[in-house]
Amino acid sequence: MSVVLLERRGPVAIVTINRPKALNALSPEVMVRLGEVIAEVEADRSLRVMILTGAGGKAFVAGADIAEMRGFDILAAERFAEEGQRVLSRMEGLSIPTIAAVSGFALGGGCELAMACDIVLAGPRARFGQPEVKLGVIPGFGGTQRLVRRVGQARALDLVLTGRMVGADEAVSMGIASRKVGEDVLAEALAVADEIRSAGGVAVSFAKRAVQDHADGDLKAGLAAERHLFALCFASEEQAEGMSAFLEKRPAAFAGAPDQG
Ligand code: DAK
Repeated sequence: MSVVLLERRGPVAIVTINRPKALNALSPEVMVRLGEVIAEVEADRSLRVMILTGAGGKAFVAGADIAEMRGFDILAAERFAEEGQRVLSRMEGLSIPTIAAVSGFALGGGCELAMACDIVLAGPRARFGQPEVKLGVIPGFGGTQRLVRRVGQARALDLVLTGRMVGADEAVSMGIASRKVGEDVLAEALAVADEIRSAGGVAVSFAKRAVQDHADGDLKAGLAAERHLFALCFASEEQAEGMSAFLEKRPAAFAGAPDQG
């Protein structure tokens, strides 16, 4: 059985990190396979949403694989961090939305992986943290960078310097997670995927691009990009359908919406 599974449920890709005995720890093999799976998702134009989850229910991902990392020299560490950062950035750059379905531990590289997704759903038992300093290292897959952008410097330093874990409620209030959901996190993620699919696919991908590409940039450049992407929507059939449907008091019939399979 592969260490990363890709299941297609119609236009929804479910990607599962599949090493439950090691709490889905990210070995170099997982990172390579995850990179391949993300490339497959990127190439498949029929997909509308990607869900990322971990097998076994106890963990989303309990971090990079400590047993594998222990023997790294400086070059191996650099290569591993490079590969991890590349895979996470590629996932972030997907045109379709990504949802992290977090049940249990999302620690270290697992927390970083979740934060590279557009929406993070936290089940009642979710535990997030960046415990790397307890192992004598620092986060290597963007944890000192994405976390700061997400939660601000004061909160990021609190987590990164202490290595403490936070539960779903605190993760939501900090901004690590988007929302707390019920026990069956995958079912909740599929429901969110359906909600996204019922909207216009072009608009969804433009909205993602406007937010993701300019989250760190200056406001002026971001507003210009937003303006151009907004205008481009008017070249799509979706805009005509979405607005006509509203005015005609009927549901919009967008391609790939759940009721159309
Ligand atoms: N790596 C490898 N194995 C792991 C693991 C991990 N991160 N986390 C858990 N496991 C394994 C355990 O060794 C155990 O294996 P067996 O003994 O059964 O063979 C099995 O999963 C079950 O774990 P536990 O028995 O420990 O389960 P508990 O319920 O008692 O505890 C726990 C759950 C999540 C609290 C505990 O397992 C834990 O603290 N795990 C480690 C969490 C952690 O520290 N994660 C951060 C890893 S460091 C970089 C690149 C990347 C990174 C850093 C630098 N560069 C190259 C610069 C990223 C670093 C990290 O992510």
